[in-house]
Amino acid sequence: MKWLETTEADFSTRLATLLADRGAVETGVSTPVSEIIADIRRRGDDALCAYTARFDRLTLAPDTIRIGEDEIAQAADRVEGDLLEALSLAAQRIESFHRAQLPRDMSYTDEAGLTLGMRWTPLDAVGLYVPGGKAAYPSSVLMNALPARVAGVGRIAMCVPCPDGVLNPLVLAAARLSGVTEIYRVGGAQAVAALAYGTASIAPVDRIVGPGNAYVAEAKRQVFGHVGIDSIAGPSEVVIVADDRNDPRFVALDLLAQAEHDELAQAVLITDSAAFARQVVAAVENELRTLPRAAIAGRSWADHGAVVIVRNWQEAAQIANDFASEHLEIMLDAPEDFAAQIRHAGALFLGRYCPEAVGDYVGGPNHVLPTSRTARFASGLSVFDFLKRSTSIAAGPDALRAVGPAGARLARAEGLDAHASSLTARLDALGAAQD
Ligand code: HSO
Ligand code: ZN
Repeated sequence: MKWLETTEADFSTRLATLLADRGAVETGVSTPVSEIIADIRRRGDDALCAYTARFDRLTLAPDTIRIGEDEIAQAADRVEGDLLEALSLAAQRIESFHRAQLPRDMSYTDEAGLTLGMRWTPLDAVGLYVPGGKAAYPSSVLMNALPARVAGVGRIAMCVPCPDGVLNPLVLAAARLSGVTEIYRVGGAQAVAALAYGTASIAPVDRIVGPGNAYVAEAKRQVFGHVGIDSIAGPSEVVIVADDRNDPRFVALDLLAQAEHDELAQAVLITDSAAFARQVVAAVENELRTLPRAAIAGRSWADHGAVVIVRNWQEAAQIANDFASEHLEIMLDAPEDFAAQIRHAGALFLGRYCPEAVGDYVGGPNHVLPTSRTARFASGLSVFDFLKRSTSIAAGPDALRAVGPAGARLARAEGLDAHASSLTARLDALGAAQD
């Protein structure tokens, strides 16, 4: 863990080094991924089954790639009642927040007499990638699928790898709750390629969302343009701004909640009290003694964790903006006042009783958020990721008379005579009709 104080002479250099820590990692998997994509495009299901046998040790035939309704229902039935209830509560809350996000179409007639509009239409089909192994979170299935359903997407096709045939029933239950229309037991770059280009058993989609390992991220990068993708997620981050009136253990647990995600995760405390920070650090060490994921969390805290001691909250806000972190917890008396100074953060958590874990599961807003300082220009997942806009212009004779001549002048200046004539021919005809 790094300890920085804004009073130190080399503070800005040390902060810059810490911020540079979040850069993208070069993985060197681009060649194998492009070969897999080409093979899926060439051989379809045969290639998909072959890669699944090789990477997941699972033998599939084209007709067993898709998980049947019975199997999904049985898996969902195996989930304990209170867990299913918790999942439904989360689903309801996420759904209603995203419903409130739905934008309205717009239309107005301006003084020139043109009626101008913008209409939102959902995507026809979306692919949802769900990782296997360490990061197979049922909560992320809800967070990715529900906005698509609320947006009105027709097909939501989910791919989930099942190494050795093993699949988390809670992932299936979450998929069922959130309106996923089809589920395929394949993963990796081969699944992304199948979603993008289609095979006999998986119809192609228009946009692929969801986190994955380096191969999945690279495959999404390579199919981008042919289909849309969401942003490529980096390791998770939290910045916690806290005064010394907080329970140090609460702050420590919030830092560890981030750290336990990944050895590369980053948890940062910004506070105006060095004494309080020392108590938090001691509490982190104490919790690490018993935390089941201490190996991961301890690595993350040691390598990427940080404490920043500031002189005042204005300084804290500036540094929080520099971090442009995925999550920002504000554990102060008037968190709204502090939040008003924040311009870059994926999601804000206000108050001493609002840890990020509320938002990870049951708050309502999406937990798929911009990482690696991309909150400077990007936003979390929302219904907007599953909608697109079409604009419209309606013009009659008077409207064309009002704006057409200027259009024709511009067209001639660009040397595009057919453009100019498509306007002037009509204007001439209108003129003639008027005479
Ligand atoms: N904090 C993660 C989401 C998550 N946490 C899923 C628990 N499960 C990224 O926002
Ligand atoms: Zn989390």
